[in-house]
Amino acid sequence: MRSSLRAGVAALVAAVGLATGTAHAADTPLRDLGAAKGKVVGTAVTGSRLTGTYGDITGTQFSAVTPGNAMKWGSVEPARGSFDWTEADQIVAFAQAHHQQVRGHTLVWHSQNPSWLTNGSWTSAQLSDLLHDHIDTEVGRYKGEIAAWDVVNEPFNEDGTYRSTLWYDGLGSGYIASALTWAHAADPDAKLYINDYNVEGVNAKSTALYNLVKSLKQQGVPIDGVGLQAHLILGQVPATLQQNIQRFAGLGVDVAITELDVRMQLPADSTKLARQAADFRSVVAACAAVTRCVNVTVWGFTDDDSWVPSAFPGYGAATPYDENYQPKPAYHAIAEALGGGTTTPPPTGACTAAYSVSSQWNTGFTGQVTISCSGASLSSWKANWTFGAGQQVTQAWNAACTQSGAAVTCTNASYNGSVPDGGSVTFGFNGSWSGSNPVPTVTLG
Ligand code: 9MR
Repeated sequence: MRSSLRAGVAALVAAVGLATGTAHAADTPLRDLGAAKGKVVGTAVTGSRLTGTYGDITGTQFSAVTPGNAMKWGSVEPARGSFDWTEADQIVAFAQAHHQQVRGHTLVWHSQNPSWLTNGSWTSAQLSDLLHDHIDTEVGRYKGEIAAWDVVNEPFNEDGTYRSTLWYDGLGSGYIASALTWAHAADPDAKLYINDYNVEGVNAKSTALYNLVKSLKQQGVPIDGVGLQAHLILGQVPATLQQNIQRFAGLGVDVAITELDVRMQLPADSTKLARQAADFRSVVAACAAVTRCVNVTVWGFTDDDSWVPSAFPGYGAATPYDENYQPKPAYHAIAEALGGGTTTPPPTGACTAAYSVSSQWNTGFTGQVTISCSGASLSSWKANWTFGAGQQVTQAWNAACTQSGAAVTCTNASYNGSVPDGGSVTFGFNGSWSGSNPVPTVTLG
């Protein structure tokens, strides 16, 4: 029953998934560059957003997805014994339709647990049973469908002592070995990880993680890898990152960069974006240099879907794509660190047009085109494209659009012909489609 339901969701996702195409459609996708180097390139995702341009970029650029929140205990079992797998199933179906891995995140954490669990008062035996059942249920549900699980998340304090949590306080440090053992029993093929932040460089916290992994290996506990989250601050990539990755590899485990982002104080400017690109490049290059570093995952690929602005007011712009899904210098830096030689940053001294689909339903869609100028300006404009699959513009706003056959021309309205240097203008339209809705390339004339 569940698998036919799952297949239905996959078909739906495939049917509405847009064909490839971004502002730089000619660039080799990050997932292909990664594959050539033996690296998985992932992104955290929000299930409800996996359509239109967001779904398009997720599917074309990345070879793995991590549910940002959908698999956390508070999401899947909000009331005791009452499960909601909707978003988690949707993300798994999307991944399968796009030949992507799923990174399961996360089974044992001190945060985002349901209130019935955190507010309960449990004996150690009850707590152990609850955790065992949770792991059995969730890992078992997705048996064979999850490449790697972040089994235990953020177990350490900054000084390398164990964090006081529901789990540590109730069960002692043995909860970590128990959780790994139970997860392995529920899905022997999934790679099992411990994941933490501020463990990217060699420091007290990463050394505690190192010693734990070493001891788990010695005891024969199933541990396959460590996740270095890499929530970084502009200009602060630890100098010892590669050395640290290498020392974990030396223990015989894999390493994944699981939640990479580089936050900056807003507003972003070209100097900060260049610095950010250098930071992304050095993180990806450090992983690329170590065979056992198997995965680099960004924690959201667009600034429009990032945890940073709400967690750190005044900070943001932490991901490789801007809020309009335009690749930033960081995107090109990731590509270069993965061996992409053909990527070209957006030309300087030019005005460019970017087409995106903001929503789509069974027969129609809403699209938009943003014309941006940098080092140049316009006093009037025409945006031209050719639809590839019989789409038809039915209505436009902030521009006058005409369509002849597949060819569309949109001319500025009386009030938005002028695009200053450093500025942009956006117009929108509704269209009809059937079969597929590939994204065309827009030229300015
Ligand atoms: O991205 C997640 C965000 O939407 C949640 O509000 C937040 C709650 O703590 O968790 C975010 O993801 C976290 C991840 O699960 C574990 N490492 C830190 C991430 C950022 O907080």
